[in-house]
Amino acid sequence: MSQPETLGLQLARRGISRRSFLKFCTAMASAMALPPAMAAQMADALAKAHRQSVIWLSFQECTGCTESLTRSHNPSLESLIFDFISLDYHHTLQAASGEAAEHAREAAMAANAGNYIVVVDGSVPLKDDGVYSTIAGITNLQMLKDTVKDAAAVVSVGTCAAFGGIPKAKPNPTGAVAISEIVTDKPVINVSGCPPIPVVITGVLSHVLTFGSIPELDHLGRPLAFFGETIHDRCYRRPFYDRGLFAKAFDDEGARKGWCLFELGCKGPTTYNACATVKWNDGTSFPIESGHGCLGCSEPDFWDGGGFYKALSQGNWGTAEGIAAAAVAGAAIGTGAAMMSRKRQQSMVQEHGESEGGTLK
Ligand code: FSX
Repeated sequence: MSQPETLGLQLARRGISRRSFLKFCTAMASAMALPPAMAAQMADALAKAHRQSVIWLSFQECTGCTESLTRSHNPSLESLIFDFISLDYHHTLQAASGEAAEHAREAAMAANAGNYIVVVDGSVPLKDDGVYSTIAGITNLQMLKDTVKDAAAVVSVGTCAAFGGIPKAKPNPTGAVAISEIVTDKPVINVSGCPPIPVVITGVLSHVLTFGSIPELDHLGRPLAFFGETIHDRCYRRPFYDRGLFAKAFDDEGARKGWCLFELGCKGPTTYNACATVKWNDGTSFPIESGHGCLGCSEPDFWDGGGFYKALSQGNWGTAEGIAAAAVAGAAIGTGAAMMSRKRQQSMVQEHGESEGGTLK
């Protein structure tokens, strides 16, 4: 059987110049918080890579995560699907249906055993033998176990897959659990958010494809490049917070002047995500820039944590000093998380016999 064509050859055949390809790599390196010098290294690695087989499973979710992916601008969905990955199974986006679709999943698994990536959105219901969500007569639990068996890594996309999310909200009628509660023998990368930021989804896939390894993760399994800082850390309204200027109502003078939304319930200080830097819709804006506080959708206690319009100070945060103390604590947690993540990666490498610095098979 002939070797599949490299991405470099495919791009050249399609008339994509080295210059445009480098431009793309520079944008991706920037999104992944890599030094600019890494762009050329990325370009070389990607040019030599073969299209990565990706099997995407959707369980208990609202399809917001796929909606988010289809708004990916860097790389665009088309280039992601056709140039950088081989999306071999995805209920919503694939043309095949019924048995043909299931055969496509099985064929991709057989052809790429040990090398394919499984992306999962949605949680898995365990109650009553998993009857509350089935595909082709197969429970989500069984399909997940069968599909990850020979996968190189698993990416849990969205808060439902990463932490249980809305399906797990009290009283959790289906017994929903996060993917990491079921998949315990493979690297699981959590890309939380309800929905997750599209550039973060594609950035994680690009990292795996470029470096052949999983990115550095925080203590919750999220890539540090995107989840290393809070929304509050990078918020453009932060100078107002620092000066004690807070909007008291969504339509008051302070709100019109763009003051801090902390007292209106913004969860930016306790939420780790890249909304304030990467933004949404081709870098156009993010919720706080549209005048609404952060809901904390990428954190484990989203939805049950509630209190969307209650200031964090109604908990233990109290004063500006309290927030400052928490920010220091958060920085310490972040450092610890990085160390834990390194340890976790090392143990993953050992567990999976990946002797070359976390290189995936
Ligand atoms: Fe959950 Fe995603 Fe929120 Fe929806 O697939 S993370 S409910 S945006 O769709 O899983």
